[in-house]
Amino acid sequence: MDKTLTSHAGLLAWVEESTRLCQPERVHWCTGSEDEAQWLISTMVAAKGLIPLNHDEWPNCYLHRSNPNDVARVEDRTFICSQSPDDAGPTNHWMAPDEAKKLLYSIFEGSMKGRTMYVVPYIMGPAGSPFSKVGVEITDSAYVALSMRIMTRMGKIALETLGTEGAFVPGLHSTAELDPEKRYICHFPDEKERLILSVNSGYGGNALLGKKCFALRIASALARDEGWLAEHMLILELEDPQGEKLYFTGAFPSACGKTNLAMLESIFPDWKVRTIGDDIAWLRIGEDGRLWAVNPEAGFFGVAPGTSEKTNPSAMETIRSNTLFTNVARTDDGDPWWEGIGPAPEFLTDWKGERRPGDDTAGGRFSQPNSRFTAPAKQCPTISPHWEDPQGVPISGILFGGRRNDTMPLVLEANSWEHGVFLGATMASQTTAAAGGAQGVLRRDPMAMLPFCGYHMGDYFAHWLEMGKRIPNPPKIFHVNWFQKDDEGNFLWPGYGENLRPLLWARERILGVGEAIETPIGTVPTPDGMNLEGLSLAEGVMERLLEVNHDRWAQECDAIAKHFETFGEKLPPALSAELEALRQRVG
Ligand code: GTP
Ligand code: SPV
Ligand code: MN
Repeated sequence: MDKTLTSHAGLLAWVEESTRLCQPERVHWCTGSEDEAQWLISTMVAAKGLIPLNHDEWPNCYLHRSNPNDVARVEDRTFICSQSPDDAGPTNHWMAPDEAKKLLYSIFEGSMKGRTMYVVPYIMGPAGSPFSKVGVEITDSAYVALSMRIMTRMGKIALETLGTEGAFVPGLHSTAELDPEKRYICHFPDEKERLILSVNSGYGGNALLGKKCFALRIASALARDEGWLAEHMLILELEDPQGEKLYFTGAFPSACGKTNLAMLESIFPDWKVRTIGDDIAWLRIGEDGRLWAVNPEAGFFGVAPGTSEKTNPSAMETIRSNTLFTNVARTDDGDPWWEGIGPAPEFLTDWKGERRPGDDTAGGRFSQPNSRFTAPAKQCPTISPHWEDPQGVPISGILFGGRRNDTMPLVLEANSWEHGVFLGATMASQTTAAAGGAQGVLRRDPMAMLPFCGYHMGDYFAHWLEMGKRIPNPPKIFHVNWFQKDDEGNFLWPGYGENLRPLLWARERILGVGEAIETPIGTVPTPDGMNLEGLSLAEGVMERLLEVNHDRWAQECDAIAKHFETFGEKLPPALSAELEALRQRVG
């Protein structure tokens, strides 16, 4: 697009300033057109940045291999650059804004020499929704520009939305040298225009700035100021046999099942689950007093390993065309492949480009554990007709959940909004490959927002509590755990489609029916409270899945007390009161 197609003075000035700084060979304004996408693809294929897949089976699908040093979000190199360190709080890394700008601008200087600078205007949220927000990402990565076209409403439509005076969140991104020692993801929530700067990574949440940087870290700070919520949540629609619909959101940490739950294939033919969003929800109080959720994204950046016709047929259909695969393996026929998709063929080319026998398990995995697909949401067979409703959908239930071997039952209903906030604030989950660092380590990940809250987590808890007071008809809150294990390390619960059963119980509780028992930690289903028709679990497994173990919970209270110390004076008294009450009940 010719830059004369926008006369937004602020945008033109910032692009010019960034051009002077980064010194690209040329500047390309993205329109978002199909022709442009094909041009980007052919440029990347020629430069070996994309590998075409089997066109007959996987039309318009491509494989991208990232630098092996750049395969996940980098939490230890992600910074909230608020004026005061106290605003970033104890769970974020902080850098003084001036210092961060000086450091990052020195890396940006000349970083795009010989490269194309892409100006990527995008909307987070459906075009025309009063809640949508515009961002502009400047990047030297064609892969990022292509991905942003899938993940957001990108190009001309965003410039039209922006007009000549509109506000936008600027994000400057360069892959620079991909030097992990100089990799920084910085957010400036106190700036008037809420700047994002990202250097030396081209992967996922580090580089697609509309996603975690804008729609969660920056948006959570906006939401605090403006009285709404920006959350790491899936949104799903549950339709009963009479056609009545109910909407849930679910906050599970990275790689803990949001995409899979959002696309759940119903095990009961007369019940339907449809997808609204799989990763992020923007929630506001509607005029009717309910909480309404919008998915700000337009695509899915989903975990590939574990995705199959069996576990998630809906995702398999979504990714059949127009999809970018990153760091998956490839068969000799040019099909994408990953662990969990099905049997390995005779030969596979692994995510680093090495061709090995498919049974060479000693040589390590073929797909990177955080390998992903980037696919348009509209291709999802279970996408709800309401997924782009400008006002969003009304939420009746919020699910919190994590990956825990034990302690947390399959499903638990909170006693109140405050207790629900307590369950969210004390959530714990084993770390996954979605972020760099050790995996399988149990950590507290409040509301699945530990890496994504753009301000002090204590203030964030207070904001949740405050929201509860302001929502006349708040959703009911639940906690779920699909990931309990037996003594041999096998999952006790079959998960995936079977997760409909606890979801149906939650629905019954919302409707004021559903058999439940009060326990010291909340309410769980009675032994036959959940519909277990057609499910055959070994003797005693269901009891174990719903068990509330007093000794474990006495320990859990101590662990929660320690977790709460992190927040010092900013811990809302209502949460300490919940802990005290829990201790009393656990005895
Ligand atoms: P992010 O995109 O990182 O935020 O992840 P997510 O929360 O969307 O997780 P996703 O649905 O992609 O699942 C991550 C991994 O967990 C995949 O390998 C899934 O196959 C697996 N998984 C999802 N749901 C279940 C379940 O119910 N049971 C079991 N055992 N595994 C599951
Ligand atoms: C997550 O880690 O929660 C993701 C993937 O959804 S990324 O976009 O890389 O953050
Ligand atoms: Mn996520």
